[in-house]
Amino acid sequence: MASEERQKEILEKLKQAVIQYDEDQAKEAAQEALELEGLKANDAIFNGLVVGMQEVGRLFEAQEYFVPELLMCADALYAGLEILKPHVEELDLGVKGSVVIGTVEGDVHDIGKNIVKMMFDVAGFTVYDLGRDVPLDKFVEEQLRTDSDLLCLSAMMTTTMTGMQKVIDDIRKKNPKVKIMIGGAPVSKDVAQKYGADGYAADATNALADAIKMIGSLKDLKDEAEGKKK
Ligand code: B12
Repeated sequence: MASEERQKEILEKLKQAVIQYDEDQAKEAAQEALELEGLKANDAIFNGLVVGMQEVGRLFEAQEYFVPELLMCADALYAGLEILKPHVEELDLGVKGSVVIGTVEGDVHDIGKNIVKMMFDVAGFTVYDLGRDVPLDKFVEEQLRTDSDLLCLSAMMTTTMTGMQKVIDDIRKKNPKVKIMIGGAPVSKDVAQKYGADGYAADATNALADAIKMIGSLKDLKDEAEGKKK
């Protein structure tokens, strides 16, 4: 079978494994993806597993799936992710920073946050992952403790998204120089602007690209302050 066709077949298998909450199939397809030359681990994640979870979201909205199915779909996604993650290519983008990341209080959705975290990991960032359902004060404490370049907040519900505003207000008072990035399904550029965040990205790849830009400008500012630049 031509390699392109085989790629499509494996991506479809990964997607279906998530939709049909089949952990064994997810593991098998992830293994097959690694064995197929030309199919990169990140493609398998973004164009296979994540696409499957997007379809699951649609099935939930259509009331064909309920919370128990979502939980099993998440398990299948994680089963595939565990196999693929160590093979995601390391990226050297010239800038390495540090980031505190977590999903805000009241919100247990962590798949998206973990995928964003993975991108920071492969780019060689130092990542302080606070997990999910993180008390709002904890974000502020950890940022101040680690003095990270970036603070990344994830929220997947309109009800929990508002917690981000509080974190941003609190941290700005204590450390105005930290760059704050927010994301998650209900978040948009407008929300980010309204909350006073420095950035928003719709997905993990853009999150990394924007983070690099922000940290680049942050480092320029630091250099200037230290007199390294004219
Ligand atoms: C899987 C899922 C669950 C699983 C989560 C398992 C887990 N370990 O994460 C479980 C079953 C636990 C769950 C529970 C609930 N869920 Co739910 N869930 C979903 C679902 C179907 C998929 C989310 C997902 O993983 N997507 C795949 C990932 C890869 O995408 P992502 O999360 O969007 O992340 C990407 C971007 O958003 C971005 N990103 C994410 N975070 C960040 C952070 C930064 C800084 C940046 C830059 C970018 C970024 O990059 C990511 C990767 O590319 C969504 C549907 C949807 N449309 O999102 C509903 C959804 C989020 N859930 C919803 C609801 C209502 C619930 C429940 C209240 C249901 C209930 N009746 O109990 C509970 C809430 C529990 C709680 N207190 O948190 C609603 C929220 C509605 C709203 N607007 O408020 C949604 C939108 C479904 C819907 N259409 O109604 N859920």
